[in-house]
Amino acid sequence: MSEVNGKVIVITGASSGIGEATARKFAEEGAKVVLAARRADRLDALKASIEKGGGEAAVKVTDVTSRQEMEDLAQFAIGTFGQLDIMFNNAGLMPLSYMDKLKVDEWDRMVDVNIKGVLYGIAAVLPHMQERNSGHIITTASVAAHGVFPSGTVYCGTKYAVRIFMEGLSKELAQTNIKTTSISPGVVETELASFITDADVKPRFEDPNIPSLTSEDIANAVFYAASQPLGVAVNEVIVRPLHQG
Ligand code: NJP
Repeated sequence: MSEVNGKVIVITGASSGIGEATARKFAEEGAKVVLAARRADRLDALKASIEKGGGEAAVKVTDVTSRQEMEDLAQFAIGTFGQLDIMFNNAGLMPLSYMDKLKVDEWDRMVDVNIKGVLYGIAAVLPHMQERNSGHIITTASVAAHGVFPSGTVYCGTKYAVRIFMEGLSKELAQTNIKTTSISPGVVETELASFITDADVKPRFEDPNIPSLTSEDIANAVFYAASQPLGVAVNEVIVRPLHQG
């Protein structure tokens, strides 16, 4: 039987891409999944599909930029399934642009979603996990958290921040049974690049020959981290397409 069988996982950004694939994977492995994002129709359809396959899922429409909504999400998971074992802080935005385009609204959104959303996710679950001395906080960082590239200056900054939060948290929690994992994907075929508005950047992501992973590849990495025995903490995972530089 899978290590995650019967565990309760909250997934932000579950309405598409990596979050959706992770929800399907964990439901198949017997976990109870709480699906969070803003697009209710996508979440409802995913819940129906998971239930049709014999899995258990619940939906909570959530904007990760609201601390209150993130608190409500954690309480909803605990109220619905009795506990919260895994928090997957996965929601994120990547509107890449060169800094001199001054797309300051997009910088703001990235700081709000990629950084503050993750911090609110940690704050929402930490007391519950500490009380039980059990739990796992997993966050989607990026290869952009390991090296900066032109047009990715702000995005990379947000992902560096996230990776450092997770590293610091893992050190602070080292004497507990609460695990932390930072997942750093390379290019994954999802909706993420469709929100790029800088015309000097967008064409780079429209090349169908870019080596890329599927969301399922990352879901497998999340599952690997979550399915280790109690004494094993997988703190950091980098997954790239074979031919990505
Ligand atoms: O992209 P996409 P991914 N509140 O666009 C949600 C990282 N990553 O799966 O609210 C709540 O399909 C949005 O839901 P909705 C990336 O940085 C990716 O690739 O309904 N949720 C949707 O479900 C991100 O952290 C690649 O619009 C909010 C989800 O976020 C993570 O992977 C490479 C929200 C985005 O799904 C998942 O992205 C890499 C909000 N305010 C890292 N705003 C890659 N794809 O190549 C957005 O290194 N969402």
